[in-house]
Amino acid sequence: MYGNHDTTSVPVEAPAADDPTFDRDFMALIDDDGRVEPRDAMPDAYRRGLVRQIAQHAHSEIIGMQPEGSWIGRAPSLKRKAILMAKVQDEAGHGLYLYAAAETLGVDRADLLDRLHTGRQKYSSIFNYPTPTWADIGAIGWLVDGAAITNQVPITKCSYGPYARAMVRICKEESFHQRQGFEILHTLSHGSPQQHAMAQDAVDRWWWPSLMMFGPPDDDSPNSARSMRWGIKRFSNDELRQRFVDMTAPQSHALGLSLPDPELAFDALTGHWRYGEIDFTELFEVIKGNGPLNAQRMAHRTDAHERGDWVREAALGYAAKHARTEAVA
Ligand code: FAQ
Repeated sequence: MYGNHDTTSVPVEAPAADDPTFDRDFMALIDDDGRVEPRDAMPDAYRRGLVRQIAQHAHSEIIGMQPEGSWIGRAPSLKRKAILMAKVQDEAGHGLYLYAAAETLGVDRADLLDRLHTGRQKYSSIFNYPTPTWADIGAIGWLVDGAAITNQVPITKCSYGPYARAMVRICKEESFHQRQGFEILHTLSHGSPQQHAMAQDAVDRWWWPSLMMFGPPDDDSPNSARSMRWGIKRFSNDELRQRFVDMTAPQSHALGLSLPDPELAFDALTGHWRYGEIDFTELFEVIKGNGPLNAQRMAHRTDAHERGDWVREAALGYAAKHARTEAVA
């Protein structure tokens, strides 16, 4: 039955996808804000749309470990190192939840990784930018995690149950991540003039790419209409981008840092912050593979995957051994 949270049970009331009442019943569930569960019948395009988005999201989490991972050995204190290690581990965990959520749709994790490694699936543009200074770690936490939370909180209400539930935990962790980034920048901003300049430089470099994380403008977003109709996306790319600007602009004042947009201004009439034009040609170039570090990120990922072969082999051997032991007992 639709909305069945027991993923081990067999659906008895869900119409088959070729039943003429199927589309009507499925859309009625969506309109009723119900949840679709793994064993429910669902339109093929809905399933494919979810696999596309969840897989890209999972890939983003694991590629997103690289820019910060490179600073674990260089963090300025033991405390900062421990916090950063925990954060990067969290990103691996987010990837794990998301690959597991994608697998409930009948795809194989190894196949998804293969699609990433061969360029058939994407990951977020934001992780193709370099992290030359410690302040970049603060800017990633404040801006990138801030953008991620803004985008992901609505996904906790997404129509597909496993994706929605994975996002609840992920968002709690992302909110810790954002605060640690804010705190790093606050410390630097109120430190020496050189530290303040380093914080400002990082914010200057990460601001526009963070706005691009929300995707192309609504009138150039081919997936939005259908994803919103199906309750996968709850808000459009531009709506979420505006929310992010509204949240972040006042925070920059609290940090004592400016945002690199001369047109940024609060509009009392609308209650929103106006912002300048985004250069979306940069986003499309980065998505095409022409960002500053696309090649390096993918080379590192495929290399790590190959070097991790023995770990996967050992884990599968261990699982098979336990399955045999359990069968005998
Ligand atoms: N980068 O029609 P739309 C994080 C692609 S996680 C690359 O608007 P849609 C945590 C899009 O896939 C960050 N590609 O697409 C963290 C589509 O291509 P396709 C990831 C992009 O799906 C923090 C085409 O352009 N978050 O940061 C981008 O309706 C710190 C047309 O676009 C998620 O994945 C982009 N920025 O909206 C980790 C959240 N934007 O598939 C470590 C879930 C668009 O047709 C450290 N995803 N494209 O070939 C979403 O909310 C949506 O998928 C959007 C894109 C909003 C990203």
